[in-house]
Amino acid sequence: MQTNARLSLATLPRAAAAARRPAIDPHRLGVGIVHLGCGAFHRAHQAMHVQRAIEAAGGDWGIAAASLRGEAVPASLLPQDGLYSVLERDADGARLSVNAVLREVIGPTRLAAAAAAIARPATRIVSLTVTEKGYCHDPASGELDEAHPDIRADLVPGAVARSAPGLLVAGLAARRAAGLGGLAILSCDNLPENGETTRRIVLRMAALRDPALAAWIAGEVDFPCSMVDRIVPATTEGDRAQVATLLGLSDEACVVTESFSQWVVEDAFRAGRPALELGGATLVADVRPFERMKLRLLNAAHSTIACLGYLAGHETVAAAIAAPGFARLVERLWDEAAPTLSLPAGTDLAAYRMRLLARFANPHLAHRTWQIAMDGTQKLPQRLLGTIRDNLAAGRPVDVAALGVAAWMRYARGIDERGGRIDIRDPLAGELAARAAGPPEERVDALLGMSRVFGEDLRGHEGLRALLGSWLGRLEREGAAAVVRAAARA
Ligand code: CS2
Repeated sequence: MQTNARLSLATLPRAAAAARRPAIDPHRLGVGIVHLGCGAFHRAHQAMHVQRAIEAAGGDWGIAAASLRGEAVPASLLPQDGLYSVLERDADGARLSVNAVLREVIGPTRLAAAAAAIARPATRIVSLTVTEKGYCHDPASGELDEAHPDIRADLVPGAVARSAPGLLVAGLAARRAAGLGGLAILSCDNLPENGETTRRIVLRMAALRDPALAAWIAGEVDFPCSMVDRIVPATTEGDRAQVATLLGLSDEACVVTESFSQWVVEDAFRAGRPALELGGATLVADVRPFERMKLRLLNAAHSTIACLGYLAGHETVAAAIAAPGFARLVERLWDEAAPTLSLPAGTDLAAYRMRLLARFANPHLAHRTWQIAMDGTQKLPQRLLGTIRDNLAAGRPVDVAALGVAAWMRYARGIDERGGRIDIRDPLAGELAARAAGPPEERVDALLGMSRVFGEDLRGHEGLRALLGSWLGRLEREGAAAVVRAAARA
């Protein structure tokens, strides 16, 4: 069998005609953005919007992308000169595009170079997709976790920063020392008020180093909020094989996604920005209504489907949503969340919900329930607990959101319905394992006692405790599939 040549600047002209080539000259593209966290989501989302913006309006908005932890992504991108392809797969068919905006790739052993890149005069934006846990914060309060081992390590004088807050502060300190002006730090993670949260964390981290630095950052740096939305499962060997066939070149850094992509960005970039509005993004003054709608509808449903679906034996979201009761249960969850939203002007909620269900059902994406169930302690507060708090305060029902939380409590026990071990990935996995081991009634109290996740208020709520205990008991006795079917009928 003939092996394909590898995608790179030199081989790009040989890419199959059906693949969309970047309409920019990567050789002449200067870097204006430093990005932390070069995972599949960044490559499928922000990097594609930025490429379209540059194609439409030009500008030196190439990206220097740093991978904070994994070696695999930089190792796959470096031999490809930062080039990779994005395969969109859904009911509309399959479309392949090549992205060429990653002009520098920095691996986890060279993170000093990432801080140095933040301190270059040409850098005007530092963006992040480091996932919820990358912010090293307490998810319930949104405050920096000062006891976090990575934060402590980064605060040791002379240390090379490795955490996202540490890198941002190191880069900003170098910028200030060089006499440069401020820039914008743009969070692209699924956190509530992600810009504000990033600002709080960065200012605290800076203050622990040098209060004068914190004051400089407060005056010089913008922290726009943004809502990001695109479903991007982890890439598989099968995906790489399909891309190689379509592209006519092998591509170890390709990503697979849907055609849908949404990016709503607060327009606060004092040092300038790409023409994002020409790159498919929406620039607004207030992102909060968009963000809450997305977290409490899409992501809340995702986390609920992930835990219940995994327990019921479904490997992917598409398989789960096709199983009896799941789609109806998700609709009920959205009915509960709806009164807690203040919708962006002009939103057609029914159409948005219908679209979400279609996206979940996309049979061409294998989005694993296990992948979404990861890091539950970091995700629950903004996805489900906010809805529960608002509805409890207003005297409205919380049945289905509570089932979502109970499903996570069942999942966190680490044993599936056939007695097999669940590979629990969570930054608080040790504490979870200790608290999730007991019988259902004790487990609810033990887990609600994790104030970093649940705050101080929810464990005192008798009605909620009883509801969680009842769902958890049913999940243990009847199994997830039966509980979903019954809850869907209620
Ligand atoms: C998912 C998200 O993994 C997860 O937790 O809920 O990554 C989701 O696919 C994206 O937020 C969609 O925009």
